[in-house]
Amino acid sequence: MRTVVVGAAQLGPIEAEHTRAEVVERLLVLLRDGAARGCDAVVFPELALTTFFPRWFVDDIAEADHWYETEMPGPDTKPLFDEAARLGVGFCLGYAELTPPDADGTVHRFNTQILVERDGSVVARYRKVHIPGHEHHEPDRPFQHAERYYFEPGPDGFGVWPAFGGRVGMMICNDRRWPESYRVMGLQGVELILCGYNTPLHYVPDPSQDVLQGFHNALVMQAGAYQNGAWVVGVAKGGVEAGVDSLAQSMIVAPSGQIVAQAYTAGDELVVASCDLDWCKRYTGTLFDFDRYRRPKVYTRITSQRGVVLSDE
Ligand code: ING
Repeated sequence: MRTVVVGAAQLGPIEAEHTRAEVVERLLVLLRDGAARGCDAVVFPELALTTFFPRWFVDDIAEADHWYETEMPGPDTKPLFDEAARLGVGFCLGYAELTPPDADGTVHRFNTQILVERDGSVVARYRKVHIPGHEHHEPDRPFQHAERYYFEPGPDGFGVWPAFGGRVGMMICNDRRWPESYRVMGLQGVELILCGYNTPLHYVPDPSQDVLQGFHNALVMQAGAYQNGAWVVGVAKGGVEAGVDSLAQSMIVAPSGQIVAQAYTAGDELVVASCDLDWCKRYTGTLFDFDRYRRPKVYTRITSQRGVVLSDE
């Protein structure tokens, strides 16, 4: 039986004045707890090193540069890499990435997750594909969600890599709401999907969704797990950060779609589950035997269209 013991390392609020060193200390506590509880991998949230800074808009984006990492590991994060390798625990870490200037001097800003194996080697880096929120300052909002101002969409799509004895994929926050995210990884044989998120409870465009945030969070990850026969690990940065309350409820979902473990606090909390990767085949080898049952020829709209086309008009 190929089992991976996974720790969902939920974080409570990180405020703007918290230094990276203070945050890394919190990550190290969760990592050590994970090692003590037999974890092969510990998964941290999206943008785990800083407060969720897209909630503010700065006219000169260079003023936000300090929220980004220009190297990974860097001086502040190297202690995490070193301790993980010493403990023999892999991890997944979300952070804001500022790339070095291109040949023409252009820098790029991504919402990124890095996957590190138990020996400390970097397996992969994933850059968030679906960027939610808005591009410009919207002063009437109680708080901004200007991810489309601060991050470019990742150009590489979704990958799946050999790690922890299985096939591991990554997605970030809003990605989990789009079925395409899971299916592109499912078609690469993914067995374990790691996803960090920062989800404010108040959804400004439609406040009727506020009370449904927890339901929608579970709905999409349970559906994605089941429909692709994969384990899904969703890890929150939750609680009240700069006055904005964000969903916690980190969880580990089995290929059956069942939630096998869930956070009960909105703070720093490690949620651990033993994930039997061979359980995936019970779904991908039967109901969701893609090669046997899928009909790509009738799905062409999924990749040829971005928006709705009313074919009867
Ligand atoms: N956050 C959100 C998410 O998709 C959002 C965007 C905010 C959706 C509030 C719904 C309500 O969970 C990120 N970071 O993608």
